[in-house]
Amino acid sequence: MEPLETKDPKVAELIRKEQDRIEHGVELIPSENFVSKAVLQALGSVFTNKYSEGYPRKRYYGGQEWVDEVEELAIERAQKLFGAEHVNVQPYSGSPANQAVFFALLNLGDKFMGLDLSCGGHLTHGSPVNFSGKNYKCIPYFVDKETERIDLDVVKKAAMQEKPKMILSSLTAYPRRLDFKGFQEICEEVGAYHFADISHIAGLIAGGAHESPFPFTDVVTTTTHKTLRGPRGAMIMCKVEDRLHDKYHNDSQKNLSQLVDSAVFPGLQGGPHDNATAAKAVAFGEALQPEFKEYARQIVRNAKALADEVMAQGIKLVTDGTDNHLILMDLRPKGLTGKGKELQHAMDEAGITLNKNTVPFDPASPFNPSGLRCGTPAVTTRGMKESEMKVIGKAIAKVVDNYQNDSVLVKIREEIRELSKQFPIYPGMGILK
Ligand code: DSN
Repeated sequence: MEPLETKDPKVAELIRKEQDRIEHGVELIPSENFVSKAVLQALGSVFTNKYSEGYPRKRYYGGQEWVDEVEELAIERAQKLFGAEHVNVQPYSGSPANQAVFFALLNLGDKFMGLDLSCGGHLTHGSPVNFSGKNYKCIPYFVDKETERIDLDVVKKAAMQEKPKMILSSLTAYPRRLDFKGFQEICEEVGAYHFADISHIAGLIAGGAHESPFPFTDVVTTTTHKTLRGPRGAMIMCKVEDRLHDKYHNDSQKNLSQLVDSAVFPGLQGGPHDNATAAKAVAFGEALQPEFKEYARQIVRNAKALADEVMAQGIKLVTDGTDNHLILMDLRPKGLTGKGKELQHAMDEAGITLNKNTVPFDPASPFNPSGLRCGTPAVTTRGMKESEMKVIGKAIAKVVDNYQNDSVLVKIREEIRELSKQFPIYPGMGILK
């Protein structure tokens, strides 16, 4: 029962270094966030020891009295937070959750539509290198070349022609709102399931800063660790009834919620990670508090402020702005096509963490793309507001213009360190002395 510090000083040291990194830099990767101390405690609890294949009150192993309660609590809170009819909190993460939905609704080789990776979709939305593109027939849709936005008329035309069994409304690097109602109208017209992956924007939806996919969708997945500010993990929410049962599942009596549950377990997963379930329950409880609404709104205000400053400094943004928590910088007009990787590295040197990203119709490869993606969930968690976004926006532009100048990068790093020190994330906490 020795503490980590003495039991394994090497790992303790690495944790300390990681904590130092996040405390003294700015975290702008839009899919990352900082969880509360309460979430960390639940994650590090004795629930990590338990196996509980099955669902509450229907398990395969003994000793489930407290696991059942914690899983039911997580489900109840998620239902309340999103107004979902049915919730499964067991998926290990976003990709397994999406895999379960494909498994529940489609047969191998079935046709579906998803936003192309280069236009802001996710690997699991049909990329040819992913299970979704390898095992199923993906008809990708793209953003408009001029507006760089999703054009639902184009999506509708393709859907009418292709008659997919499922249409995904989703994003991972798209800075504008998703029109769930518009997608649903298309799905109803062509008799397709509507599957929304809200991983990036779940916290905004929970906080009322983005339209909800309910009641417009059949199935919704989300990770729990992005804007929702919970532990690494995911969940699936769905309607109970399968409105397309007669069209697609004649041979089965199962409704939608049963299809989803049996796809997760025993279809794809074994025992759920009960410590993660406990931490999800804590995070959902936090998101149900009135102050979470203000947090969600501030994320968007911060993203807009960051967008405005970066554009004022002469950097082009995809769609010229943002409606949500992320911005996507297009480096091509600066003559930096394919320089995303070098720029990401220079930002690291300057204490600014973000990620290289393709921009729509990028002539460069995803490994050396022409864009940089950043978002505001994590900086908002630590209390930063619009004025800090201006400072960060200026720093980003300075790095872009001086990415090969080490002395400038060192100077920016010092400025970022001073700014960050004013917004401690885990003050006096953890194994840090
Ligand atoms: N890797 C996540 C992101 O950064 O958007 C999505 O899974």
